[in-house]
Amino acid sequence: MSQPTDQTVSLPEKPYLAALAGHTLERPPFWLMRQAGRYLPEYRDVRRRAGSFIDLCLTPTLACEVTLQPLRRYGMDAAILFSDILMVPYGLGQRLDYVEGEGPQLEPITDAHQLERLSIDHFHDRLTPVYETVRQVIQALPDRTALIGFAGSPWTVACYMVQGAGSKEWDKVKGFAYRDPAGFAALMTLLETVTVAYLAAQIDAGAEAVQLFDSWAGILPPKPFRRLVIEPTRRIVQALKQHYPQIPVIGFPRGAGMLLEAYTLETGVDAVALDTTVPPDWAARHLQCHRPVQGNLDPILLVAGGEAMATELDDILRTLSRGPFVFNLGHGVAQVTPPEHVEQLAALIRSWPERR
Ligand code: 1CP
Repeated sequence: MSQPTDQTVSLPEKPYLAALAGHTLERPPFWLMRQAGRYLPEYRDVRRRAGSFIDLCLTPTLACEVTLQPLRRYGMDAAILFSDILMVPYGLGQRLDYVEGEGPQLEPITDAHQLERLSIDHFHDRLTPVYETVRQVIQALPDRTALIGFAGSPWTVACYMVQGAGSKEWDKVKGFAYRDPAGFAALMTLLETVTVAYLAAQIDAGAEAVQLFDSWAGILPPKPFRRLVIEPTRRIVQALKQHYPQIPVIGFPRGAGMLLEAYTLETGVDAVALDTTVPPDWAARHLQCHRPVQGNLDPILLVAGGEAMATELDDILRTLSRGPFVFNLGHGVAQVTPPEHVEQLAALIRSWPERR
């Protein structure tokens, strides 16, 4: 880990970026995965006005507004672009719909022949509003707040593209990957290419860091984990670093378990986001000595609030704030989260330097 010790190295002014650059801060910066969303009444208002969820993602003024909503209430150190990982299949021309109460639904790509239905030709045209949202958000942000762009990792995006919706078994996508490795590799290669282009366009528009969400990394056995999670991530990071060496890339391989250390070291990500299952003291010893870490309060403790949340929060802060660290949840904010519990959390993080 290159903990900067040289006095001439100046601290980035945005605490979130300073932590990702390897600095240990007295008060760890924080943001929350899914910090914008339906737990906020003002989000539900804008969502209603937008019509569909896709319209919300593709209307820059509204997407910018909902990006900023949680920051106005809680003053997080970073904003995350309001969009969705499934905007990539949308950009490739796959039919996508968000069904109220049921989540996303796509017209599934069930085998290699169906890759013909996808096209890279109109990708940036279709996603121009996303880049415009990034431009509007970066203009509107307070000086000390950073802007995170994001994409799903190829594996996780492929999960939805092949399965057609969320799933418990993910049988169709795993079946495709096992049955026809070459055909599945063609889909993964396409996704790698567009993911690099998509993140590059977000960076060009003003994103100051990018996070790769690999929410379904944990459903793969070790060998396909290396082939479908570690290798594509390594190539994406390498491609981005060629053009944007100064932009940090954060990886979130949810459920990686015993392969988390290999993921962290072998992909080249600048920082790793921990899911709720990772013991903070283990992460301090095995990961934080190599890279800054982010995480990992159970989102349901944020639903519970009170003492239970405060105790666990302090435990995480005590263990991980001695090194480069960004506080976050171990997964996204739950829809049933009471907004006042997020207020309690933000106050506790802010007062950490006096309580430590
Ligand atoms: O009706 C609504 O308002 C839709 C709810 C919603 C929201 C608020 C969806 C549908 N996506 C989002 C926004 C979103 N999604 C963000 C915005 C920024 C923020 O964090 O505030 C981000 C980063 C995502 C990323 C995302 N989408 C992931 C990766 C993180 C994770 O949660 O694991 C995944 C897997 C998705 C797919 C998706 N989009 C929406 C839903 C309900 C789902 C999950 C589907 C499922 O598997 O059941």
